[in-house]
Amino acid sequence: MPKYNDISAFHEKLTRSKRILAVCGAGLSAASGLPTFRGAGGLWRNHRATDLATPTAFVKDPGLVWLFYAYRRHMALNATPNAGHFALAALARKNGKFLCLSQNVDNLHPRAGHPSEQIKLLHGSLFDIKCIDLNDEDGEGCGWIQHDNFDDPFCPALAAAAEDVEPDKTLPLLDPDHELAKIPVSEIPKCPQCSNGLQRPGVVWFDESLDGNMLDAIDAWIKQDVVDIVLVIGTSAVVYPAAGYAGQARSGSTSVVTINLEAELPQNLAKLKKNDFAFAGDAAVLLPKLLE
Ligand code: BJW
Repeated sequence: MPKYNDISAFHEKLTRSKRILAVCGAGLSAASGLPTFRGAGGLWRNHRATDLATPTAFVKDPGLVWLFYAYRRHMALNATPNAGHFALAALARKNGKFLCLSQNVDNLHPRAGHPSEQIKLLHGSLFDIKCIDLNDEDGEGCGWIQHDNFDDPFCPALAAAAEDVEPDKTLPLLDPDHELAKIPVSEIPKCPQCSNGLQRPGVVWFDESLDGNMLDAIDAWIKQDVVDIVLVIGTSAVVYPAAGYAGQARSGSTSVVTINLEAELPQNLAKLKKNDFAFAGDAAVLLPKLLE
């Protein structure tokens, strides 16, 4: 039996494989300088990033949540795709039976040239804007959506988020001890279609449903035939439905291949099944070697 982190054995499996699925998370973009959600970097000022990623947080303080997203948009616009994004995009161009499911909203996959028909952006995009009605119990809006909005700052009131961010993180925006000016709701642009709602980032927050057509298409792709390899890249795999796809796609001969800083910790190795691989390290370094 090959060792779980034997690159040659993985290459042999890859050569024999037809259908490949990847499930990506924030760790893939870490080498591009974008923080992950959990662990180091998962804090934005004194807020947990995941606490801001909810409809409840937006309804409570749209200005605060928008500042967080305006900052993320600014960081993502100024980041560049890394060798991991490029390796995945190259695999997609080489193999039409490769499908990538990404939880990342930073637009770095498309910017690396990943063919759009071979990627599903599970959690939307920082650069989509949609309507939210603060008076609707479920926070639903009128359905208005705008794609590819790269305005930076998004609106004048959010200019602080688009100031250049110094590596020493001394700017007031990032200094948790510096009180932020409260941005009133009146400063957040209104929905141009219904005029009742506010504009919000087109990402999927906790308790919100992912796009139903996209989920159906993913299920159909998985069911179509045996999936030979599932690459699980830079994700803590705790958020559903993304966390369930490796299990859903697994059959007797499938290799689930984890590429993550923590992949070779004993508790993670204990979960490996026959045929699985685990490679600990930076996805931007490992993916080009694994997929070459
Ligand atoms: C590196 C690295 C390097 C670092 N190289 N690696 C079934 C069971 C239980 C609960 C549920 C369930 N189904 C649904 C739920 C509820 C909920 C959920 O999953 N909760 C769990 C937390 C328990 N899911 C939902 O609400 C979803 N909606 C839904 O399913 O609707 C229907 C429904 C609702 C309610 C009940 C039942 C059904 C929506 C989920 C939306 C998640 N949204 C966010 C924010 C998006 C917008 C934004 O970006 O701000 O998505 S939360 C946040 O977590 C973000 C991420 O995409 C997501 C996953 O995080 P990710 O990418 O894994 O990052 P990290 O930081 O967690 O991990 C990074 C990893 O990389 C670490 O492991 C590092 O080691 C590693 N790493 N550097 C390689 N250089």
